[in-house]
Amino acid sequence: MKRLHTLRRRAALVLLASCLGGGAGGVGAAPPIERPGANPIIRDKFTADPAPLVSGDTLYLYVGHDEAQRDEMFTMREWLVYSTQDMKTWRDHGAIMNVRDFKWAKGDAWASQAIEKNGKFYFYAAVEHDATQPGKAIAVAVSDRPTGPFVDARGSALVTNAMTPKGTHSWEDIDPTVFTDDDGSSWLAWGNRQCYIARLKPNMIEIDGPIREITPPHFEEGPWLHKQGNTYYLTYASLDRKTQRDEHVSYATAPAVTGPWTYRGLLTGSGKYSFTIHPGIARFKGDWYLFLHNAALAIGDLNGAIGRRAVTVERLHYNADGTMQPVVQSDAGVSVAPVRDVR
Ligand code: FUB
Repeated sequence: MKRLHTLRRRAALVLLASCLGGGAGGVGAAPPIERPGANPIIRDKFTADPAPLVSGDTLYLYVGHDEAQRDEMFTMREWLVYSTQDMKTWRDHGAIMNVRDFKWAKGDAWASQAIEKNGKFYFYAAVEHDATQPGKAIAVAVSDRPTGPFVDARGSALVTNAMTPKGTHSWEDIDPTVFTDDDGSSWLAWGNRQCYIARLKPNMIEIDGPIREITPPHFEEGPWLHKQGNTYYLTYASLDRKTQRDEHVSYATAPAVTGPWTYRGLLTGSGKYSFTIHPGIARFKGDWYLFLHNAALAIGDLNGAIGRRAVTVERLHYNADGTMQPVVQSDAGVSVAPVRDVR
């Protein structure tokens, strides 16, 4: 009898955990943080390359799972998704995909972004292609829900290294950002050292027309497209190789997604202890946010490192002329009230 009671109790706990998790593979509430909203926002796993998506009253945050041990560089096998409704408490939905789900890829669950269109969710991600198309490539997956399950939408890469022949290295086709313009057309930008842009077909899983190069000054990787008012923004991880050791974040603006792009300088400095940084921008419940990563988190005896990063968030403000105000990265993050707002 006692055993039956214990089994029933366990079953109830499992049910409760799965309800809390919400979507497929849900694993419940992320552990509470002493000062909700403080950075880093995820503390029980190393996470990188944040990509926010607002759907309804929820902000979903897609990240790469950093699993590097000792002095490994990047060990990234899967993408995770979290959600919030208040920017302070986060729900952990677990992994939405493993890089093995793209049968033609051989590894590296690098930077990603998801977008909602026509009632579906499309997830674009950088991976390492197998030997049939050597180099990095961009994959696209689709789901009916933001928390997955996502499935490979093509069974082949959307972008391969061979499609950008001007590039000088095998990892230039990484870090997709996807953006839908007011006329309904969707655009994909990506790159490392070179930045490219192309329109997507309405089916969201094919490139439509030419791939154009739009590399802004000091472009390194991690482009992010967004629009505020009449201005289009291309924000990216930048590196001035003459003066900087670690990546910073810079941006350019344009009157149309097709350009011309005008360089606007730095948005923020480097992430604490991190060579890489990766911007992700979203407007949620009337406020703008800039997601980044640093390497300041330690878990157990593992310190932050190039392959053990931690996602952060700061508020983002615009000047009256449409430029973005420089962002100071902080430990407090959004746990404290905004200092100023001149929108
Ligand atoms: O996380 C792996 C790679 O490091 C990303 O694709 C880049 O943006 C950099 O953050």
